[in-house]
Amino acid sequence: MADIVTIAAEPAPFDLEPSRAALVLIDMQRDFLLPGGFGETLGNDVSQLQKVVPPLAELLDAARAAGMLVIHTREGHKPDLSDCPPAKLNRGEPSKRIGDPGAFGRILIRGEYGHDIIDELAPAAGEVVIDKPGKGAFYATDLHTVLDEHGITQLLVTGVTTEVCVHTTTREANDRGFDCVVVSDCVGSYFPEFQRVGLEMIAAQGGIFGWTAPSAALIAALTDHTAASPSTAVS
Ligand code: C5J
Repeated sequence: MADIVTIAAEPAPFDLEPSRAALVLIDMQRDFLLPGGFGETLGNDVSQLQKVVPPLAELLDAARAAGMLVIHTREGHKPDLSDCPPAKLNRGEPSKRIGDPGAFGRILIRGEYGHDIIDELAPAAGEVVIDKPGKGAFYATDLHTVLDEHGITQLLVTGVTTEVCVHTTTREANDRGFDCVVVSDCVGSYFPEFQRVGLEMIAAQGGIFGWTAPSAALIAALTDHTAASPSTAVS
């Protein structure tokens, strides 16, 4: 069987090559998703992000079974904040800034409980974890090198938040020549309007930044592919 599966997507069908594709989970961190965490203390409705978890967990299972490269990212900074520019540090409410104490440790600081990925999507042994100081996963990280080393040309982009880190990373990836499928029910925004428009912006104008597709289409295709090519599956 050819290593290509065609996915129903917007604005056009997408030819997925699982051996050249990576599943990217952006910033599925406790600070953004958990009740009582940083995101909620800013007044955000975290249930908007939590609904992403079940379909993303299913897609993660399918990607792992298909032997795809899985990459997790975490937004955060060194404890001394030396990698956090003042323009980022001084933004937002003065009492709830990066590095301040939060319910789950210092906000968005590496090594703190809140900075880490939620239990449901915890990285498996050997999966890549990219710690990023910016909104985009390519900025000041070795993500591009990792993708090149694995021969990756396509990204299935998931995670939070749709209009911030998902969009920034997708735009960065698009400019670097990667074909991106943003998985519509596996990305989340605190703001329903931003979620809708954020997805529309990606597929507009013939796919200006990439494609969008629901997880069901990808899971079905990956499951069929794994059944037809069991040798590619992770044991
Ligand atoms: C934000 C993110 N929203 N991961 N981070 O600050 O989208």
